[in-house]
Amino acid sequence: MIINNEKIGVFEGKELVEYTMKNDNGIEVSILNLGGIITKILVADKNGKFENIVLAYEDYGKYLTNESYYGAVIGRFAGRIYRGKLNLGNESYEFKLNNGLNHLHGADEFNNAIWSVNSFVEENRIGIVLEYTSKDGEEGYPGEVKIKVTYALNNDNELDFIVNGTTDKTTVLNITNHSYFNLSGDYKRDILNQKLQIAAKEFSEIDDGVSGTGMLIQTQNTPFDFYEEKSIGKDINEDYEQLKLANGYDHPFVFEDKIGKVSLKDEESGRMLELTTNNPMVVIYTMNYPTEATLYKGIKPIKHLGICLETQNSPIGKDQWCKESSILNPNEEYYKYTKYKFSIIK
Ligand code: FUC
Repeated sequence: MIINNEKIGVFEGKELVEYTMKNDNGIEVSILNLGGIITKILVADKNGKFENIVLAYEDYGKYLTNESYYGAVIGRFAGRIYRGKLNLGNESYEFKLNNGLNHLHGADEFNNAIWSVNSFVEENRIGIVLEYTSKDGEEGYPGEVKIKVTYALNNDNELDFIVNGTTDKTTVLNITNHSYFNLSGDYKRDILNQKLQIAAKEFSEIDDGVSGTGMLIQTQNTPFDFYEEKSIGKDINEDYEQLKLANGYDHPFVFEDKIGKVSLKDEESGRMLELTTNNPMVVIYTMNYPTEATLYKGIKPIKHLGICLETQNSPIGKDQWCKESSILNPNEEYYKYTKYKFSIIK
């Protein structure tokens, strides 16, 4: 197993360095010091061909704005905060409305920052540790928050994404990784024939701004039932209001157990991804509104070319719905992990 790093260049005064971990089976994972962005996960198909299974820009300069949040670590708050308003104790906070009437993904400072990076090599595991201090008041959030993100790869073909965080004032913290997966490899096909399974029986209802209404809906007998595996495209165009509001899936699914599980399969390439997490939810986003910038290998983004599996706490919906799950106090530690396992379908 090895870790390398490569200087990509200086963009808008920021020096981008890409770190690549490679395990003994040939799996490669590349990460930028900018926002902890995953640019590559190269895994073999059933014929042993290694290709990228996450969407990435061709031009690294695009990561400075990263409109689609490709591969980024999202903070301080993943997903929407309804109308950008948060009440904590006697204080109320207002955040930038960067998504219609709502605040999305903590705006930009967090994922545009250069993080400090260290790497480690253990017997059966290698990793990189990224650290960032988000100052008190960054994007309007209270408290100085110290974040540590660890990406680690082992020879069992598992990639860990581990987040530790602390604060010096009561705040909210909700971190996810925003990779767009496409198991076809190098984005040969859209994701509609790939099969998704989610260990969830409820999802969060959204309004016309894709914010939570505060209601949960049972998935059973709806297009949102992925309890048994189902191709993503099977019901995506059904005449169902929740799908129409988002132009596809863009909803939090509530895990039934403490350890959440999601799997994705592409029978044509034989690739499979299984994820486990201690986050209570996963937001499934089926790339309903592709942005323009050209992808790796000159490919143009199209609708449903990727799927985000955003493991996280709940977004904050109407009437501050579900904010409690994300409150972090001084002397508490935020600790969340997501483990991705790559394999070939048997
Ligand atoms: C919004 C989110 C999605 C995704 C996309 C870039 O539509 O709801 O989850 O993050 O933006």
